[in-house]
Parts: sequence; C-alpha cells; structure tokens
Amino acid sequence: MLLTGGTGGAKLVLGFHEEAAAEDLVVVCNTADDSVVHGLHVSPDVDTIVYTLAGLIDPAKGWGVRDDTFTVLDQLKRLGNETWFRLGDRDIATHLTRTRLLSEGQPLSRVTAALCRALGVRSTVLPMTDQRVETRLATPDGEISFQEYFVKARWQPEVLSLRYQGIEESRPAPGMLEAIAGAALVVVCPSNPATSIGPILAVPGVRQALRDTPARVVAVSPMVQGRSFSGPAHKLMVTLGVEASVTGLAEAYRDFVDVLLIDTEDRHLRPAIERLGVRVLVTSIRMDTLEDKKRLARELLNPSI
Ligand code: FO1
Repeated sequence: MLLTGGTGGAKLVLGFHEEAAAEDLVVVCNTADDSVVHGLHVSPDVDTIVYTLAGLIDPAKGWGVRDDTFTVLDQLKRLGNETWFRLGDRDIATHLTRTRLLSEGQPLSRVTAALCRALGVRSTVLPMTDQRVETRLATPDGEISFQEYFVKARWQPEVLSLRYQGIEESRPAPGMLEAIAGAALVVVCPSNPATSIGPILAVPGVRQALRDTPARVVAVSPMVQGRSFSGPAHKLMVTLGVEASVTGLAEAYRDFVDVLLIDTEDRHLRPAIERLGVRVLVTSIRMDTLEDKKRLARELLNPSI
C-alpha cells in the first residue's frame, strides 16, 4: 500500500501500477487540500491518483485530465468568477459527480470507489478520511487555504504556522487501518511531509497503525540536497520545526519508518540518518521517465531491501 499526496507521489504510484497487479494496490490519498470551487467539491490528490491509474492524467501538468478543454472556465470568468484555480471541462464532470453523490449522503470513500469503477481503475483508492479536514496556513496577511497558498499565491507567502482544521474529529477511511495492518509493504511516497503526508499521519490512529504494522514501512524522500523536486516541501518543513533535508525527514518519520530511500546526491547524510535508527537505501530517486518510476517501484518491491 502507498500513502500519497498529488503529483510527486503519483509518479511512484504509476511505477507500482506498472510493476504489480493493479488489484493488489491500495493507495491512501491526502484530502486536506480539498476545496469547494464554484460550489463543487474538488479533491485534487484523490483525482490526481485516480486519473493516473485510469491513464487520464495530463502528463505535462501532473494534475487534471489530458487534452482537457476550458470552455466552462472561460464562461465562468466572463460571468465575473475568480478563475485562478483552473478546472478543465472533463475534470468538472468528476467534481459535479462527486458533489452530487456527497450531497445525496454518500461518504467520500464510497464516492471515490464509484469514480474508480466508472473510470476502470482496479486498484483501491482511499481518501484518508470521510470527514472534512482542511490545511490552513497562517501568513503575515492572515490565514489561507492550501490552494490559495499553492496555486493563487504560488507558494511565495511566508508561512508562520499551519494546522489541519477538523483533524481531531476525523476518523481513518473505512478499511484503511486494516489495509495498513495487512499490507505486504507500506510506502510513504515522495510527497510534501507537511501538507500531504502530514495530514494522513495526523488522522487519529494512523500513525500508531504504521508503528504497529508487521509490514516494512519505507519512505521515499521528496527532496535532494535540501530542495524538493517541485513545490514548497522544503519551506514548509522549516515551518514545522524540522530541518529541510533528508535528515530532517528521517527525524519526522523515525517512529514508524524502517527504511528511507535517499538520492545518491545525499549519500553523505547516510550515517546521520542511520544514527536516528532509520535504515538508508541510496539510489537515484528522480522520476522523470516511466522507466525511472518502474525501476524505483521494482527496487521497493524487492523483498531484500
Ligand atoms: N495546480 C496549479 O498549479 N494550478 C491550478 O490551476 C490547479 C488546478 C487544479 C484543478 C484540479 C486538480 O485536481 C488539481 C489542480 N491543481 C492545480 C493541482 C493541485 O493544486 C495540487 O495537485 C495539489 O493540491 C498539491 O498536492
């Protein structure tokens, strides 16, 4: 099973999808980036994973549907709506369906399963929780949502602190704790530790389940030489009081992670990480091509790691 956020994690999820039986994959997605946009419930990380597994993802952007059109968005703009969050026409069909099913009383996990079935996804995609959780970031100009920070402000504002609103009342999605306990392998994807993996770990019971599982828990670093491949992971780690490096990552995950995969460019940090009690595997963690994604998945699936 894999724990993931959006675009970075989706690359590894695709590698696993190519290298293992689709039915064997359970992918738990962050939902603290979810937003209501134009009245529609958008679940970006869930959708990025579902579209990836369905072969529909836009490969250039890493989110949204490939070859999508933006007719609805253009008209929304003409009608005076804010359109900085770019929803494509086919993507909107997903959000319309999700919003309708939610309003009929179905939980997000069941809605996600229905979307997977409709799009031919044979793996299990679980939102981390059926309850509403929202990452809120405190900036010098006030508190903003993750999408306002990430998309609208292009992750430029200083972030003083962050919190996951609603997390205390949330419960793991049905089947999630059982999947962690029964997994052959748990992979923490190279996603933002503060805003993608952090919320999943903060759902009550999840972190303990990861400590207790007999499965090997392996995390893949989302950064090289103190900088994330894309996005603000390194900046937000500092906000959480963790050093922006693979050593900081090991400190943040050491209570439940057995092995940390780091890039060859960070190999000098291996002794410091191993002193924290986390085993280190040094390899190339860049996933630019499909072959990179598949190779990394194969390395992780190797029972001798
Ligand atoms: N990311 C952007 O940088 N700009 C966008 O306009 C944008 C729209 C969008 C619409 C649907 C969706 O599922 C994802 C979208 N994303 C966009 C990506 C999203 O902000 C990120 O994938 C995650 O929230 C970070 O994990």
